[in-house]
Amino acid sequence: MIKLYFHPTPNPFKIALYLEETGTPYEVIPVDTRKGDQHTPEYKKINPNSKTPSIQDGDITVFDSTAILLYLSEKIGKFLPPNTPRDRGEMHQWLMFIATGIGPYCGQSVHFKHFAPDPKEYAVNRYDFEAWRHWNIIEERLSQHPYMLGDEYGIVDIALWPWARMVPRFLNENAFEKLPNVKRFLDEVSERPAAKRALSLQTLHEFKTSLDDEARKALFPSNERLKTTGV
Ligand SMILES: N[C@@H](CCC(=O)N[C@@H](CS)C(=O)NCC(=O)O)C(=O)O
Repeated sequence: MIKLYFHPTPNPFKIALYLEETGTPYEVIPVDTRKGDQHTPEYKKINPNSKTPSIQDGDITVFDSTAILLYLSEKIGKFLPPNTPRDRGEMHQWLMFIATGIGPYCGQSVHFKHFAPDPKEYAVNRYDFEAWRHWNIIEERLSQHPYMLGDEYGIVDIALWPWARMVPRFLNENAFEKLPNVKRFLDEVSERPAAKRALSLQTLHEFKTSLDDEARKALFPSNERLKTTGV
């Protein structure tokens, strides 16, 4: 059975949703990133990047959510667009846009708004601007099509859904007023039984929620260098 190394955050939820949508049996292995589980030598053998998610499928190990989505969808053969260069090119471009744009810019935006020391206006402005710019591109796309690749729900929507859930946190609590099609998409996908099952994984394990010293050390290892040598 597939083992899913999981934390209830956007990238792992992509994989939970795919597995739930396809009815693939899997076992959830909690990785409590606020306790530093991602940095243990055992976990680094599975994911040298010390992040979640990762999967083990027999003797095959795959890390990075986009790589895992592609691995699973090629293996299982569901939620992929037709196998034409045009359709697959479109799929890859949006998957990469989410992986390299939506995820990192939203992550950095939240980091600089809520966790970085002052002065931080420059960084907050840069990342908030970029996070909005990326979501406006998704909004435009979803104003033209019900789903990211057109009329059918598929792998790109699965990759987008967990990020769309967090838009009020990434941008601001009124952001959906400016992103009505992202909201429409989110509401629709969240109603899918598979999405509800995926979300219920967050209650399977009591993940640490406090951001104490242990959590900061685990999540922001770059701060440790500042304490010693500076930059
Ligand atoms: N490119 C990676 C990014 C993974 C990632 O950043 N995962 C976050 C959760 S969404 C994580 O594990 N954070 C813990 C940490 O940074 O230590 C992927 O798509 O899997």
